[in-house]
Amino acid sequence: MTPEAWDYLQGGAEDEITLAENVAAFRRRRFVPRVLVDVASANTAATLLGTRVGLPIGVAPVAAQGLADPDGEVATARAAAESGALFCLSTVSSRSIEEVASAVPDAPRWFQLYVNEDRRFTRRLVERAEAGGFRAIVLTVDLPVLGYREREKRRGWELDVRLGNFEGEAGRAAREEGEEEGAVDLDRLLDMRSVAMTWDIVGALRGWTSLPLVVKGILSGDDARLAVERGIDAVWVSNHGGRQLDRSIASLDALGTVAAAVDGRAEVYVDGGLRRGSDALVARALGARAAFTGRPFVAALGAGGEAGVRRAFAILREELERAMALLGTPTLDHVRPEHLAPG
Ligand code: FNR
Ligand code: LAC
Repeated sequence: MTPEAWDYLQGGAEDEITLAENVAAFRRRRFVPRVLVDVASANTAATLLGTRVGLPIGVAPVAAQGLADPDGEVATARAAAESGALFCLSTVSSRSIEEVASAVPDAPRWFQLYVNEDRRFTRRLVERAEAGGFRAIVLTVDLPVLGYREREKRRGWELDVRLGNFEGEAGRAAREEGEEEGAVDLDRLLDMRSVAMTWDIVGALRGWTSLPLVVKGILSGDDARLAVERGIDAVWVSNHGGRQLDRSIASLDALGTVAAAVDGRAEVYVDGGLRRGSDALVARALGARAAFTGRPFVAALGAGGEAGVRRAFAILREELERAMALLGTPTLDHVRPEHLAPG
């Protein structure tokens, strides 16, 4: 891929403190293995909002995957489907909701929603996702404005790629006058300063769809409590992979507080910094039912297309199975807080 695409796909906000911290937070954790447990067969299956998946590691929504491979999200979704993992499609994807739905008609998939100033367009996105067999709406709440990605700016590049969901009549209002079909400026498109989006959006969403709702981008226990009070089905702990507010707490460091605040009333997931299969066990021990990751999959997509993403999944699965055997946890339900050293 081009250096510009690499900077966008792998970079973070400002000094990339949080980007580094996310990875460091996983690396700091230490296992306390148990021995003489029958681990003859490791079972990596998990159930997420009622959907059975083969792996507790899903593909986080990552925008504009056409920058990494011409097939973009279609290739990533196919590889996830073949690997038994959950795929989450971004609103600002290169390939549309419908293209992904027809590529993987039977695979578990969720749709990530960015609320646009044009509420009718936003509602249509939700309806298209539901019609396309996506099984949950993931509302991203940590992007009132786009973070400042200095790595990209230094190279002097503005992202302007084809965005599949903004094509045709459906996306007209969301595009700027005279803008090319599908191609929109992300910064402008996602600038929500003028939009009064508050917790009331959850009520609106409930009116638009009967799908389960996930709120992505929670780092504080107080916000987790508000989400649960609004009847959210799952809380996704995330700092957007360190791409929004730099110096935000590492998502793994926020997980314990959020899980305690949720207190079993909703499912909890985490993303940011997962790089090894064993990291999924760390996330599980700290209270996350599943973990997601973004950058490793788009790097794999750039390196080897669909086969590259399949390979990334195979590596993660192998690492996870081996770590489960060595930790003495034959299933994910066996993983307890005591499998981690305190602190
Ligand atoms: C993202 N992320 C993201 N999140 C979201 O809700 N909608 C989106 O469109 C995007 N787009 C996006 C693009 C790129 C290039 C990256 C790297 C990330 C955030 C993503 O879902 C996730 O929170 C992070 O990627 C997790 O961090 P790691 O696993 O990449 O370290
Ligand atoms: C990003 C947006 C699009 O992180 O989510 O680049």
